[in-house]
Amino acid sequence: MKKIKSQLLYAALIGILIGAYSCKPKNAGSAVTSDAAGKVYVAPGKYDEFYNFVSGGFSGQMSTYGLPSGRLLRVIPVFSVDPEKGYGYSEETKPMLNTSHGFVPWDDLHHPELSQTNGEVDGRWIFGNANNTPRVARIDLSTFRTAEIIELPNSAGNHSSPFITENTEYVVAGTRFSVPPDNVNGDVPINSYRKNFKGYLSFISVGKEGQMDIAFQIQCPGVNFDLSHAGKGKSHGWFFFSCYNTEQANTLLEVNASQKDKDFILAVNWKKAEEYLKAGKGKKVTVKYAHNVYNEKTHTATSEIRNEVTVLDSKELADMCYFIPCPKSPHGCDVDPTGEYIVGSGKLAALIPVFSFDKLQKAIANKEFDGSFDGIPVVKYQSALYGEVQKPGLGPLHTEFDGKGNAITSFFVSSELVRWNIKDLKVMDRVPTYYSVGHLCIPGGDSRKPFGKYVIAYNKITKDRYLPTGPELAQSAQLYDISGDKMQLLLDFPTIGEPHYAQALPADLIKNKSVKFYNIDENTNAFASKGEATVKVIREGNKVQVYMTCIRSHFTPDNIEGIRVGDEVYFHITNLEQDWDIPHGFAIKGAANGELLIMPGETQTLKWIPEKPGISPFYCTDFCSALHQEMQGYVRVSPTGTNAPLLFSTGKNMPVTEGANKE
Ligand code: K7E
Ligand code: CUA
Repeated sequence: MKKIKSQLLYAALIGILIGAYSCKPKNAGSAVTSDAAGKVYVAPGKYDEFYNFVSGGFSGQMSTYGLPSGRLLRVIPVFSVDPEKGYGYSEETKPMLNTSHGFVPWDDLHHPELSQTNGEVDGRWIFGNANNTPRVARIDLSTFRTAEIIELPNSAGNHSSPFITENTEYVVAGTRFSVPPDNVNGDVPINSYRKNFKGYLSFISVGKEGQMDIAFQIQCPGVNFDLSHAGKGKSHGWFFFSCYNTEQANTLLEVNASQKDKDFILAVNWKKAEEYLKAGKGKKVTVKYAHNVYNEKTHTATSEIRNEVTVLDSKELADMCYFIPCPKSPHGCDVDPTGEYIVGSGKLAALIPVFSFDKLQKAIANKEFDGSFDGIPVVKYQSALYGEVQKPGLGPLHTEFDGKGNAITSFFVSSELVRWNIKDLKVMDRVPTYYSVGHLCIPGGDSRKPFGKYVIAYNKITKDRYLPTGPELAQSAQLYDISGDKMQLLLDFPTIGEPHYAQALPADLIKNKSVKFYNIDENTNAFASKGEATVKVIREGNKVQVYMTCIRSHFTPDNIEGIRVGDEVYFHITNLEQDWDIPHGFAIKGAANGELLIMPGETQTLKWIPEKPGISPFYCTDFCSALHQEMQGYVRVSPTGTNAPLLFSTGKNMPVTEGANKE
């Protein structure tokens, strides 16, 4: 009876959560202060103060905005093919999207995370997670291109990822879905969840040049891991993960995973894990995962399948993992700049619990436990609790920090941002969002040194904020000034895909190290032509290798004959320009993939299989000079089985050869 009653209660609560509140808050006007325009105005030709990297959600990409203007600067292709840039279409970039399941052209990117040194954002790289086919990507912030992608075995729904330790020692990824480990027979009944499903946390080491490697995984009980953050300062060496579905339900989670009054935050002592690893306590396990690296000299990605990972068992190895009870289906798990306070945001909780790292350490030392969960000690709630923020709002999701002793939390259900003081836990200020806010971002807001000038809210449901665009409306970011006593809305700007987390940093950390072009002398692509004198067209059976160059405003060669229907033609095109912002594009009629967009000094390859005889024109797709429209050429395709000789030229006519249609 009690159970039924509580189920009804939760059903009602969920009804409230998804229905009544999820639209407009009161006074949903424009609510902008009169000086807002001046505060976001960046005059033409002037630079923004911050870069803002925004996850693209189900677009699989990451976009870059300038702040405070909200101007979109660039969409960086990460996990999804991008015809605009040829990413995933050129032969050189295809291996970036290789996985143990083969080529995967799409994913769902939720969380960007900047690299850090001494707990401060350093502008070297930004990492992103693939939620669906679990992977972590590293983007190089001197090129704004994806440099590396590593797949995660034993995982599914890589959501609590990719959060980093304060010297970027590790990028850490927790699995959302627990699943049977990869090395056992996973053909088990779904309702054997409790017995057969496990949760894995991956610790990916990051080398000096950024190289990622799975250092170890920790096998944990089967629950859902949602979000995470590293300890910092005094709590450096620890990692915190929010968990839900500690009910271990496998169906109708909206009810069945909302039964318990408290779920958990998992505290992991990763320094201890390192000791166990050194002591040989890890088990080598056979798995299969891809590791893909883009080489800036060959301009080519390579993909390697790896077959082993080292696993530490949280059940067997003591003093490594502890659960802290956290009310109710926690989502965000955020650590303040001092490293002392750990904030859990229970989606269904009416308060925000703030845990103390010092109290946690004492509780562990004194064994103040409430039993254990699947072999992991559960610390008493009160023993780890610093205090609770009372009546903060409805549906807390995520918290960032302003560096002045305050936290700002997003509330999905009551559509607002709430600022509260970390010491006295008193609410100071609240401001509406339009509308249901997910993540929020303060530049450097999860680091030891936030730049607390702005907060940006990333909103899910924007009904009536923009011109209608059919059944789906643009999702939205909103910029607020947080420098004064009251948070002030300054600006709305639409986003690409669905924004989840975002990070921002001062533009000065990046802008002066931007790569302007690739040195052609360092181009070691096997198919590069370093000058027009070295171009050639070679037949190898039914493969044709076209070594081509481009420079304003022509291709060399631009006339090619002797191609046959069914040939595999590879256009290897080297951009000879040595000047900033002069890419050339390449597209050929009927190509079944996309275009190339070739950066200065770079070589990229498009594969083309002509399927009928005739003339196929090709052209440059990027307006590169006054004579861009003249930057074009022709390929003559003859029928299969003909003996037309391979000929190529630029600027002069080739000998006339006979085809099906004589001239
Ligand atoms: Cu809150 Cu996927 Cu980080 Cu979206 S998640 S909001
Ligand atoms: Cu090259 Cu347009």
